[in-house]
Amino acid sequence: MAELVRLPASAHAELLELLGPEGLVTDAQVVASHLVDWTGRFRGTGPAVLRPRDTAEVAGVVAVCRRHGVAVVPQGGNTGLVGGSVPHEGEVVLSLRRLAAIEPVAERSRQITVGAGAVLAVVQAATRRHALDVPVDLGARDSATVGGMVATNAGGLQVLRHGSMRRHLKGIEAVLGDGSTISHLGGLDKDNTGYDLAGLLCGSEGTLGVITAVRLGLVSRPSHRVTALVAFASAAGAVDAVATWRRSLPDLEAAELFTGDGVGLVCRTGGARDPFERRHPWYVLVDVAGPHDPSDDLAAAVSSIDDVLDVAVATDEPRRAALWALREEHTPAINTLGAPHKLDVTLPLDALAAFLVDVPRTVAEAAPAATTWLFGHVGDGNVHVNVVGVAPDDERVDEAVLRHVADLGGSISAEHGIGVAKRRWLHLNRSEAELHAFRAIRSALDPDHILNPAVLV
Ligand code: FAD
Ligand code: 2HG
Ligand code: ZN
Repeated sequence: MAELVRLPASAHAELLELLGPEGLVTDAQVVASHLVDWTGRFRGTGPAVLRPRDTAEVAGVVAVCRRHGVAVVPQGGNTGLVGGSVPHEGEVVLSLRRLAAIEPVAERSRQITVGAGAVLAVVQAATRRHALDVPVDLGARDSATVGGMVATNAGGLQVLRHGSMRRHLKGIEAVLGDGSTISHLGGLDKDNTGYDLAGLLCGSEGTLGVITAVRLGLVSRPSHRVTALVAFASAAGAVDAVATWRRSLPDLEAAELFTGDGVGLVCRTGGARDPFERRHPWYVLVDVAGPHDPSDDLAAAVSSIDDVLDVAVATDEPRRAALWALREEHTPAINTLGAPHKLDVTLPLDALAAFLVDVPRTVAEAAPAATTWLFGHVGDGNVHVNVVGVAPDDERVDEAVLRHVADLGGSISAEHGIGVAKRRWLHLNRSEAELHAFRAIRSALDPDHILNPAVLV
């Protein structure tokens, strides 16, 4: 267990008065569970977990921490994959989980206001009762919070249809690093009244403010949905097929890529089952969803592609879930092999297939004993390169892969953010002028640099 650092006595006394014993947790075992990230790669030290109940208490926490020079790491579901949700330098953890209120769905505007600590699956259940849905869905839905998803501008499984969180953010409430509270939750679709602070906080990874509530736009929940698992001999065949389907299938909602090795792993380590008699090199899982049964359109789209080796189709929920398990179980299955290095990158679509073939070689040159697992959101060029068998602080693979990605015109972070994991390489994608602007914004909103100091810039 990590050794705990101590809070200054005066800060401890003020926080206890503000939050009460339930809101100031110093029990070593409980605190320790908040100090390690989901992958097990990032472990920090910290004196306490603060658990405010509302925005006023969050503002109180920021005020006390500023006064005493105590740095703060906002934490939602702690499912982030770049080490940004855990302390690295003895900061306190500020858990938003108790800010979990969910207001009634506003049917006319198709929006909802939720507390930052509301868990995605709970919000999904609330909206689905109205045939509406949160437009961003991800495998961590049972733990990830809406506040964390906004703070990371999460992408997920339906980006090619709906985009990432920022597109659906209609308003925000937050306590900024300077201690002030901003609240702009009216949800007007048209509102050109100056700087877009919600958009700025989205993707800021807890460095500018602590998000306390969010107004989200919702989308209609399609009444018909079909899932197909399609097998290919080559990465190029898979990538080209998805490009074709994006044109021919207007109701295409997801297109997820993974490999035969990945299917082998998830079947070995979990309950997933391979629907095919033989294993294939590459797979694409597609979801097509709309107001009418899309089965015929999907069948025509699949049979229009010569490179298809095999296909399994599911229309009912249990069989759809079984196909999706082959994709969603990748992250937990890889964790069973050891703490992975996660390189979440986007490639220009023209460079994607060659990258998928080359990247295991790039990894092997940097770390011959490592193994590489490839999967991701192929429709938007986002590959998750997972590398196992490398020590947590050995960054040679990260260096080789991220430089390769930048040389190809890609992004070193597609959807997970920069956190601490990629801070060293941010300059590969951002100019000195951009980084200067980042620092200026950060200093303006968090003048004492108490919010997530180890993250981003
Ligand atoms: P945390 O992990 O707690 O925090 C993430 C970052 O946001 C940290 O920097 C933290 O300081 C900050 N933060 C958290 N809450 C707040 C707040 N209220 N105010 C200010 N800052 C805050 N991500 C994707 O984009 N797409 C995916 O498909 C996807 N799939 C995943 C599948 C699995 C199995 C797992 C484990 C993770 C996956 N992720 C995915 C990553 C992760 O779920 C997302 O980054 C998610 O948005 C994090 O939410 P969280 O509540 O867990 O945030
Ligand atoms: C996903 O797409 C997530 O499943 C997690 O973004 C990716 O585990 C990963 O690397
Ligand atoms: Zn992803």
